[in-house]
Amino acid sequence: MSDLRKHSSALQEKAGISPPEITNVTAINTIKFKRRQQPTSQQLIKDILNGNRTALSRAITLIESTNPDHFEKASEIIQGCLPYSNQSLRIGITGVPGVGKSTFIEAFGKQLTQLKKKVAVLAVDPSSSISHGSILGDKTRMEELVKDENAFIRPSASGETLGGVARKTRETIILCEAAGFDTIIIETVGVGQSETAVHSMVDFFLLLKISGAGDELQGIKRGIMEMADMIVINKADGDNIKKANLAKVEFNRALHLFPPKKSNLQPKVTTCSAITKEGISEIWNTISDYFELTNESGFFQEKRSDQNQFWMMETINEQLKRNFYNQPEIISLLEQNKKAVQNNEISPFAAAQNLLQLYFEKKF
Ligand SMILES: Nc1nc2c(ncn2[C@@H]2O[C@H](COP(=O)(O)OP(=O)(O)OP(=O)(O)O)[C@@H](O)[C@H]2O)c(=O)[nH]1
Ligand SMILES: [Mg+2]
Repeated sequence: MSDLRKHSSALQEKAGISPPEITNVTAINTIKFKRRQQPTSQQLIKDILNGNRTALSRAITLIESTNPDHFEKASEIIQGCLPYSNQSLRIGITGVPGVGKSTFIEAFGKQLTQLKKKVAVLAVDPSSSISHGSILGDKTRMEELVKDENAFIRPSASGETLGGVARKTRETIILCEAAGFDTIIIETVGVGQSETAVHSMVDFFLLLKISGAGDELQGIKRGIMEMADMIVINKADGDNIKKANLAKVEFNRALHLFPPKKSNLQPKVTTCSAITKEGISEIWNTISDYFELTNESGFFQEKRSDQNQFWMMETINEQLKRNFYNQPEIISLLEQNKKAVQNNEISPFAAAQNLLQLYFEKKF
């Protein structure tokens, strides 16, 4: 083999060429080190108060984590942010799947950011353990809002009980407020209990509807209608306008049959199109009038303090329950008693008493 052939082989490497930047071992190690380095709670609090979104996202991830170490850190951050919270308007939006919540929030949120507001969009959706957060998929439906530097969109915590998701959302609200977001929108699907949880963490509750064929009120739970501070009939565009207006009349009539609200303000019914944006700015005007009037009457603060009391009680109830059901001795005695109740060997009350007695005696 000639010398020339030997050196032109593709398997030969020429010496003296330094590897490209990306394979630089020192650089990789530096990046790895930085990634491993978790900011302290104090650092995160400081960054959140400066409006840093990365810090805000990180802290929310800590809130959502099930790791006990994270729990402690999350509590510190919440505590640190608490004095700077409470400064926003919280708006809940509910409606059945497909009513146009995401499209509406995109249009409404843009309207608010154009008014120089800073908008955070959160979701309470305990069913999202399957879909990994409805807002996550929705981010495509909130294309404009996602890009808006005055908006922050966060999918809901997934794989949790409603109580768990609700607590995390409440804590997330505190952090968003501390980060300077002045309008918090909380979306929830109007099925099940999640709307009740959202209702008890917002100042204004908006029910989104679409006009149906004929009987508009069919299928709406009375409870949701009673909670609403406003009903908006969406998709009032094209051929739908007439039907939407008819629905408006019918909802108005129905609302008059309900007892007056504690706010003393009769809920308004209006129509809009999240696609053509018709009616969106009027909705904000109504909401902002509501805030002004309830501020003047003192109802705004009264409702918030009632909500705080409610959440304190909820937190106690939830933790007591968790503590009870997590004790190994209780778990095994519970199983025994369940079987005994099933076999009619003991009354359900006596069985419950057995368990509670063990719990109280042991003072877990
Ligand atoms: N014509 C018309 N279509 C709309 C309007 N708003 C939403 N839509 C359409 O309705 C469908 C459902 O809208 P979404 O915004 O995804 O509804 P959603 O309530 O968020 O649905 P879920 O996330 O499944 O609960 C989409 O195809 C939207 O394009 C509207 O104002 N007019
Ligand atoms: Mg949606």
